[in-house]
Amino acid sequence: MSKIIKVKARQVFDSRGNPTIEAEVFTKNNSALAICPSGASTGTYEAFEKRDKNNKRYLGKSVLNAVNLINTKISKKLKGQNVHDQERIDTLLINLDGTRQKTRLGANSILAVSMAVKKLSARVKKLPLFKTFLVKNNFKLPYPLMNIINGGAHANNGLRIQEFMIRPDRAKNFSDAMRICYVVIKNLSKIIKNRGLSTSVGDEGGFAPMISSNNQALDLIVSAIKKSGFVNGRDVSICLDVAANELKKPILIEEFTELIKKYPIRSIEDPFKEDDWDSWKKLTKNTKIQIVGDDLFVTNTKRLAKGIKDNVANSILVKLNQIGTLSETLETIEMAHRAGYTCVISHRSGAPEDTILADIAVAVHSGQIKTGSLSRSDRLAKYNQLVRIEELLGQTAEYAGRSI
Ligand code: 2PG
Ligand code: MG
Repeated sequence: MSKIIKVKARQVFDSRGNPTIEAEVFTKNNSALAICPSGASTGTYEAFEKRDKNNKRYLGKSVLNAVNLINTKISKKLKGQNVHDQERIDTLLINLDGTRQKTRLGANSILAVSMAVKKLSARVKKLPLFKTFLVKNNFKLPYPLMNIINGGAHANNGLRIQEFMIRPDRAKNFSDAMRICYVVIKNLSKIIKNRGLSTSVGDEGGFAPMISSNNQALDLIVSAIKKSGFVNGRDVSICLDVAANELKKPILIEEFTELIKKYPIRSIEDPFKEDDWDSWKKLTKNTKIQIVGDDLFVTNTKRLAKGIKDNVANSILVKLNQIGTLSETLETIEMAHRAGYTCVISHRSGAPEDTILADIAVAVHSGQIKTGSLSRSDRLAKYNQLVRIEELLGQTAEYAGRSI
């Protein structure tokens, strides 16, 4: 047993330049750090993100009260706990908060600590992080879903759909998947430039050209896939995150049916708002493609259980800070897998340099990960960690392959 001797937090900054929490957990001879991410298009049912709304010095965005809670209440509670007992520690954190949406301590305080505990446990055991989850007894590299054109709340270009992604479905392994995405992204850059548009990027590293038509964005991607010598819908699939909670005017089922057929689209996340269960159900019934619940499920077993019962989707987006602890996240993934749902492990648009998502994806066989495009170090950090894990696993590295 390795006992936690203290937890220390500080305010650092995320990829959008907003304050966020870094927690550091200590045993006698070791310590580990973790930083909490933050979303822009958030669901109402997500766990609570604690910020100092009245502190005008940071425009109401600082997390100094949450940092203080970690340094006092949380540190005191975890002192003496076994760093390897993640579930017990997460339960202690949940109970210390005691509210449904973690409003007292804030899910950002709790998650930073929960992740740092896991990393410290791996460090003490001298194991790579992904080997300490013990969910499966082998490891699988996920497909990357790269968000190559940014719109919605992640850019200021007028595109209503938030994320236009590619998934390299015929890749032989993770490195090959990276190569395929790389080629498509470089060709997309040339095409955008040749049309006289800007190749500047949005919050998740995808291009954010000043266009406002979804079809125009999709046509650009189709051209890039073709120019790269790949077949759209076979070698590379187009996937979307509509983030419908943010839309003023909803996109109708018929419009989706048309888009799915025309481009073709292979996966749609959040096509409808978080409470529009009926539309979700209809679309899922009428299509064979992957329908992913993000703001709908908020990584929460209660909402997921309702979704599974009512057949409202067939896939879940997994974001740790939507629920607030690692143990609850793993429970949600397990529930999804048992129901035959696919899982997409996801970053947030406000991301830290932290790479824990990559290790989780490999450990739980998520099959898919979305963590932006091939630009911005906050996004690359996760993909590069997957490259390292693939190398470390060598011959034993399995790839999600064509199992999605
Ligand atoms: C999403 C996420 C991540 P945000 O909607 O899926 O891409 O965005 O973190 O802004 O909620
Ligand atoms: Mg989403």
